[in-house]
Amino acid sequence: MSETDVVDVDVIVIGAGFAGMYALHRLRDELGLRVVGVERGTGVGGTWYWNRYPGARCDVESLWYSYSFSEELEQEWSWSERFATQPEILAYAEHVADRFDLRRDILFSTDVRRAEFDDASSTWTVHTADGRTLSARFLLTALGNLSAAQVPRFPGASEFAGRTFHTGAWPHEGVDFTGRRVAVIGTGSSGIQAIPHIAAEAAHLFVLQRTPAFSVPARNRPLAEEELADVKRRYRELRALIHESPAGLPVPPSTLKALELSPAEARSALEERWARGGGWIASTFADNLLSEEANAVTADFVRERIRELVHDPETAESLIPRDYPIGAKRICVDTDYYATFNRDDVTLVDVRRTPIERIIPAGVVVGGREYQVDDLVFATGYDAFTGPLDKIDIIGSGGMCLRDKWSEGPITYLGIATAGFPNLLILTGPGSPSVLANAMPVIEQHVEWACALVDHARRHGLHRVEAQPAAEAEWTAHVGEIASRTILMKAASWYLGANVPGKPRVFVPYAGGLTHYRDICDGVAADGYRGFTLTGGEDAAVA
Ligand code: N01
Repeated sequence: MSETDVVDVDVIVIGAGFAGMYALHRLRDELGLRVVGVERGTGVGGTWYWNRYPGARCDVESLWYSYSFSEELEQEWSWSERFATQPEILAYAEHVADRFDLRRDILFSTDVRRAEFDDASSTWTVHTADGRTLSARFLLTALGNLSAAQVPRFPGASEFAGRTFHTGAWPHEGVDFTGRRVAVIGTGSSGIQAIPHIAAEAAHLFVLQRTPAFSVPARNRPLAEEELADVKRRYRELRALIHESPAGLPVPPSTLKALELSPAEARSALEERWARGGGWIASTFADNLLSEEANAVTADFVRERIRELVHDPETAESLIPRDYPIGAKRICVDTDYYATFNRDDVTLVDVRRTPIERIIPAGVVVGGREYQVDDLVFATGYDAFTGPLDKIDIIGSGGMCLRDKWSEGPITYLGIATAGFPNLLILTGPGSPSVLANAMPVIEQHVEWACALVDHARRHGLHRVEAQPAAEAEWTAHVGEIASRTILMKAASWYLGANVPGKPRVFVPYAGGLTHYRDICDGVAADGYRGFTLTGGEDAAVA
């Protein structure tokens, strides 16, 4: 296709991560629609394409972090470890792309700059950075919620003489830190995974920590052949459990309540989860996210473990989170994170007490002291949820810009549609469970629901599908209300936009659980897409 061709299809899907790939397959191969995918990377995989930093792994167990829509795919793919590495997950994404022949309909290395809805034709026109124009009745965004890097603006940053990296845009060829003095800024999931690996190579590592994280050991291990075979035999049964789980995992939610147990009983439950490894510890008790007092039982247990793992008491105290409940920020899952601070060549620098003042050619200045480094690693996270959408000029009906509409925070109906932007479906968007449950079942639910809506429009000859203002106002209020019943509001987290200076503080994802959410979405569809205005065709109706 030349750069000036206009591509006219039924659906444009932006993004070729797990959501975009599945949407393309479902729309093209199951519904028989003409679809084009657009992806800024040179390959598929989304977050797993970009996040190539050392130690990058999934914090959801591999066996559950996979598509369920194809039994053949389930049977032919074998995970090698309990928590898969980034290269293995990327290989899985590439295998899916090959198996379903997805690449032929994806424009790679193509950045979308602008998407504009035309009221007269009820179509979207998408303009890419390389001058292509694509048009379609429906536009699906599958941008990921954590794909717009957040790099703080430190004075002097442009003068730094060494190399700089962001964990979410890691060089494909890898980075050799051997013999170098390195500073890592940020101790969220990305920093915590990268730090032990960088420390093992670098001459000296400085960890610049603003807020200590709660991190739990992954206890990663190879998956035994028998275990894999057993799961493959029982996949349907396990997927049914996942389907019934608010978190999208094949384990029923805990019924234990921290405050109803004796201290010994609570400790024993926590010890069992700590030994099991992974993020399970935050869900040991059913009331962990509902009561600060209950939450303190788990938080104190993890604080004690940090004290045991870190030899130097002063460093241990600096690594202990104190000012927010466990689980209010996404819990981190690590391998040897705390033990890394027992190394002589690793220094923890508390940049909460004395913030980073400036970056100089030779390093970083904190509290008047110069830390000389060759490399700076930004593990500083993302402008979550809205950041990836904000990078595109999305212009809806009557010339309204999505960025402007959402200037006080995102407003959506079911996290998938927003009034004034007809025929735009935002996969795992703001107001959907997205990051609060296992991403794969979240993605499958959203893709299947969105594709069913596109199919409904096609079958009924509808040319315009649009969320109603009253429906989105009610949904957005509901998302906020559910979050306000939990302790999730009690941390300055990226869930709330608190990590981006000037961003409105609104709790964005839906905290009501995936099962409940799925029921609501299914009910809306069963009621003829209640809350949407459907226009055109013989069956056209205002639902
Ligand atoms: O980003 P983060 P992340 N000065 O926002 C610090 C998913 N993920 O990339 O907390 C100094 O969590 C910031 O400090 P503070 C997962 O959902 C999953 O690590 O804002 N420090 C924080 O310590 C995760 O939650 C996996 O005070 C500054 C850090 O940078 C999400 O992605 C792996 C600063 C950013 O932490 C994001 O994780 C990786 C400043 N000006 C990511 N600005 C797995 O599956 C920011 N910071 C395992």
